[in-house]
Amino acid sequence: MSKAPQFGQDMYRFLNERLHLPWAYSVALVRAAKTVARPVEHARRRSQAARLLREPSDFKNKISASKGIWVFDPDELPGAKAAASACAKLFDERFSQESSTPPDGTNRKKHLRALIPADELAQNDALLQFALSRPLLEAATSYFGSAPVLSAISLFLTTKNSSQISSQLFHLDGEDVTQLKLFVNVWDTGEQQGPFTTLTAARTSELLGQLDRKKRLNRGDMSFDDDFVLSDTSDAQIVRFTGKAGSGGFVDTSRCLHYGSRGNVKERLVLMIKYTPFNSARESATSFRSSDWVPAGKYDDLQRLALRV
Ligand SMILES: O=C(O)CCC(=O)C(=O)O
Repeated sequence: MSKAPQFGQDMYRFLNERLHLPWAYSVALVRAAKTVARPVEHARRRSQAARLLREPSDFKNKISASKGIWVFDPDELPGAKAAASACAKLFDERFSQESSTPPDGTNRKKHLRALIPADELAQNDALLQFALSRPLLEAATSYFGSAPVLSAISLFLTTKNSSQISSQLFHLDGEDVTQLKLFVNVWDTGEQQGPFTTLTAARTSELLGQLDRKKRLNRGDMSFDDDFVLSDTSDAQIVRFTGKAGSGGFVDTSRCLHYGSRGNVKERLVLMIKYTPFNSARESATSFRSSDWVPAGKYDDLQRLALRV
């Protein structure tokens, strides 16, 4: 399997770590370089979005620009319940035996374990079809104003814990200024399972406005203290992705301050599917290593753009 290109990561590191340009400028320059390098792809993706906006669709504009979040019940997002069942089955088949306890994860986090590599997970037809389903691609395309790339599929087990580190702290995902993550609860999820927890993009922006200019420009690498985030934030402004299996949310994790897997008394199993603009600055750490796994098949334009085939 070939290694995915890391042009964005390399250029970002050069600008940020070698030239010491702030995060915000480094990300903007990498995005611009990627756009200039692929003008035809840029135009194709924008024209798909423009066409979608002209057509009737129940899912375009589901994720409002001001909130950056769409929270859904199991019956609201077609395919969500079936995807949750497929993940529960996969988990049971692989890990229900005593001898096959879940591994530490393909990522580094102990509290949030990516159980199966992204490209292996995508070979599960039910999950791939869900990730490429019209409701999800339409919601993401209208949000970005450009047809997105499907950049990761992960099945996360979040374990019982009492830690408060890394993604358990309020943070923004710093790969870019925008990206969408879909979280589908595989098991019924309540407060005790350390649910995904987020503020809206509008509230996040108000909070970031209180930072000094240097911190604002460098926010891509920052976590934020609860004291700073919560002192003037009411509980009504906090959104938690709780609910029955198949419930969840679609959220811009680069614009919405969020955390998860905090204070789990019980385990949580969650499907995460990530969509990014084609010119997203830094390639995702959990992305597909190649597209060799993409099965031959009939895809429509949006799906081909999502798969980059
Ligand atoms: O659900 C969680 O534990 C947090 C996940 C998270 O922070 C992320 O995917 O960016």
